[in-house]
Amino acid sequence: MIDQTIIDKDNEARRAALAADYDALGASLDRRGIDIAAITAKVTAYGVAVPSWGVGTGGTRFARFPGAGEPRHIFDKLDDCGVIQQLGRATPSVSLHIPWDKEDPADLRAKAEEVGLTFDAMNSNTFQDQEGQAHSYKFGSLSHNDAATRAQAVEHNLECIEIGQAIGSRALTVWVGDGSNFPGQTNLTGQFERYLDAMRQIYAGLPDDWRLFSEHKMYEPAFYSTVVQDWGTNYLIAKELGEKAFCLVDLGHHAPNVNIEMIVARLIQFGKLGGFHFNDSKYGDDDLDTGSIDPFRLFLVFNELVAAESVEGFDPAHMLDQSHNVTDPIESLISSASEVRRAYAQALLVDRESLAGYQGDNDALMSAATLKAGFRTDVEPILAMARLGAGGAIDPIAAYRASGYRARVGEERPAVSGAGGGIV
Ligand SMILES: [Mn+2]
Repeated sequence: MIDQTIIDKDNEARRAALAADYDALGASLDRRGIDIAAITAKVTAYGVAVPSWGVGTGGTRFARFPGAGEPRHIFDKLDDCGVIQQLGRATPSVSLHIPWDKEDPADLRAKAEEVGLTFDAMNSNTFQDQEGQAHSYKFGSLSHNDAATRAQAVEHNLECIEIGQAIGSRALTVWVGDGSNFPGQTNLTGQFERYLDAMRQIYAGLPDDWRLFSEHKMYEPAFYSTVVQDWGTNYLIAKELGEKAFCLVDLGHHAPNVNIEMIVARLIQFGKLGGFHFNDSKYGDDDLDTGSIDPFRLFLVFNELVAAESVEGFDPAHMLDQSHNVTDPIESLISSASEVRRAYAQALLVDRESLAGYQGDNDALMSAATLKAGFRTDVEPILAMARLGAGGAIDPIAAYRASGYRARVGEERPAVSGAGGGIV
């Protein structure tokens, strides 16, 4: 972890300017009938989970260039996640990936407690073969032709639930790479039926207070057809399985220009929105940093989420799911979590009463302008004040760089070229 005196020193140099900016924004929001303290309190309470695999350096299909001081195992990863939370105060939990992070649950719990974190959704992995595995997933897992292979994949998911129960998780996220690369390679209907049957077995092993998230993805690694390819199929799965099953929306898992906020609205309307994997993209499933390409789209997603806050039982899970190929993953995750909070804060500023009035009058221009007034507001002072109030850094990237953390762990952790980058 980072020495608190370094954070305090950096904060002292910025405190007066932040207070002035915060007061000015507060006065401006007050004229719009908005209480800045109430917004800051909501932002402070809003957390997004960090994926354990996100703190390692990612790669592409072509190569992976390791970064300095990469985590060697889950305990190093939890150290890095602890630093992210210490500085940014927006990421109180970590989402584990099994088997990459498989260790004694008691040790996992102890380490998480040491660095001030809890565990979010568990993630299973049947998209690659593990050492010593009896049956290969080369041609699928939960939807495989072979019953023994499907059973092995089901058993792995049940083990993820078991580990999750031991560390305080309450959700399982299932993403499979199953599909086909050639027309005619598989029977599309039979493959989906086998998937559903396997998922029913996993669902049957779900504790009462758990949720099961299925994650759709349009293509890759299968390039002709994918078993769980879009939100429609995902909705069918959640509906077939039962009330503890929900759809998980990864922002990068859609075709370019797809109206994701409308998908979000539909899933909310029918009670099946489970949660998000936040990231950003330009061309495909790029797994770029959240908010780095299209922050307006992120805002539009949050506009739907804020509009649904009063819906009973509405409690979506939020997680970052990114691949950091050219940045320090700690810096990317801190700033990405901040971008999620930015979109949330901006959506909170939307005057929903006025918006409904303009919509009722068919006033398209003023409807759009009312919505955009939230997006146009620079909420950085709110984000910084939320961090400061929770014991974090006003400027977390500056404080991180001042700390020398990466150089320090670089001395302790030898460079590695393997390890899962994780592009799911
Ligand atoms: Mn994902």
